[in-house]
Amino acid sequence: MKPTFYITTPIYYVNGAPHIGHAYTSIASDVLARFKRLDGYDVFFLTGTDEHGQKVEKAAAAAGLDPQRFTDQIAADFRDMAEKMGISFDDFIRTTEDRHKVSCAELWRRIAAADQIYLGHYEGWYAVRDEAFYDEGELVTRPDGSKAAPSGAPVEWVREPSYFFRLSAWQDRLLRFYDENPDFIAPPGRRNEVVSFVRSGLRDLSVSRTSFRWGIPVPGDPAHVMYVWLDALTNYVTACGFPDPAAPRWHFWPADLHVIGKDILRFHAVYWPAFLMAAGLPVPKRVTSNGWWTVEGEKMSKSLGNVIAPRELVATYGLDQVRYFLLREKPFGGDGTLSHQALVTRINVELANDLGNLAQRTLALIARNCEGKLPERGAPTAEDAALLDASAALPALLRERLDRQAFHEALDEAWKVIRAANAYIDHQAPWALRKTDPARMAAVLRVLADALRVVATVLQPFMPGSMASMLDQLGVPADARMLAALAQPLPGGIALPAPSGVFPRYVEQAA
Ligand code: ME8
Repeated sequence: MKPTFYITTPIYYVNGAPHIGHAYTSIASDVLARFKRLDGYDVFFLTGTDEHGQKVEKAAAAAGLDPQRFTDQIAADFRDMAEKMGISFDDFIRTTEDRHKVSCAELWRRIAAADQIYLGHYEGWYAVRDEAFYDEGELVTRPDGSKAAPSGAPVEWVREPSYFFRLSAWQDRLLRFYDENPDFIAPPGRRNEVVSFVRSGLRDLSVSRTSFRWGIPVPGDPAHVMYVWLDALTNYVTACGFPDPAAPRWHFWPADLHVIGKDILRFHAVYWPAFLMAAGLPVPKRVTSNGWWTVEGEKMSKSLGNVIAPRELVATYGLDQVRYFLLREKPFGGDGTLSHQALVTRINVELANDLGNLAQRTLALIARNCEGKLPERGAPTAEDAALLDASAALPALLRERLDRQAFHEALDEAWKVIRAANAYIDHQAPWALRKTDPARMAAVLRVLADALRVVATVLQPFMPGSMASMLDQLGVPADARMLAALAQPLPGGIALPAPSGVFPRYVEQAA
């Protein structure tokens, strides 16, 4: 039996079109899902849309559509974005689906049956943009004197009957849980934030609303709809078939990894485990949160008109180029800025020159001087062995980096080998060996082909299309592209297809 790996993206609010921030979180999750599949895991990769709540209801009203029609349209657009970004999801969940309503109602009943929900009255601040309640002490004062959420979102004073979840009762259990599971929250700096938030004291959480209708009714009290975050977080168990213990995907629960942005860590690392513990369900193994993208150094916003549409970016630079850039340019947990110049530099230097040229030179020399057939392996020299050993170490290095969601470090390891291979080809100069020592030329080209095979294999999760093309050109059969297959060398003498460039240079359009 293969080991299982369950990974999720956040489910995105359908209040507007997808932007590059959404695409980023999904691409990062996709790289991990693909890497685990390559490493022999049975992967379940979930993405989807968060469709209830006041924020979506307001966006629908502003568009002059009823919420269901509005969410149908925008959810379809998010699904299209995921497909265009190469997101290899196994399921796309929408919180307006019946399976999810059944799941939420049952989770509520279990929490209520454990006496963890009571009826009361909420009075306090609410930010619709964040769909979050805030204490007075958390608010910031804007230059115009108005109050805002720490995120900058406007807040309104809300007074309404509400059910509460006894979050305060879970403080000690949560602290013990973080203590016993030091890897639950990543990166480590964010773990400290969560722990000090919980240590500072938890208040019971309002988990229902009565002032609007666009949500899942509270079981037994349809005047209330569930708080959108209780509804949204539940998506992760719905997709496993909750509450049916015989559902084909129930064995994937608990999730191995929830990939989210730093803005929604509190919901995933505090509220979600508390809800699950209260319902008697296992809690996820890890929550990892990514940092923020700005554009040319500025925050993305509709008013600045600098919101980057992922599909347009891909049309300009290419899909694998964008995927590579986003994961290489900044550490996953940190912030970074998306700039045209940085993108072009990485595309032209790292992809077109370092990797693309290396493959093109190697494959063109094989096509020209080895009758287009993969050379046999020769007896390795010390230089050959150094490059082969460095490339053979890559799968384990990437596995370790990616288990920490250190994407840029994983790519850096691959590029160390690519740079070593470039130094090797320059030093060995196989083109000069053609006349003097053709057997050695063939052996050198084979070393390069073997190193490139490893590089292309481990980079498949990052750049699936380009690496498939590179593996085709290296003669690697479709069933020999898993990490485990690297132990088996390709037979010499197989005919290779005519080489063709994988990474074109980005050329500035004339103004
Ligand atoms: O929060 N840079 O949905 P959402 C990097 N529905 N990542 C960004 C980003 C940026 N500038 N902007 C957004 C929600 N993101 C809830 C989630 S999950 C049960 C419910 C990413 O549409 C980041 O991962 O506001 C963030 O957490 C997510 O998009 C928020 O998407």
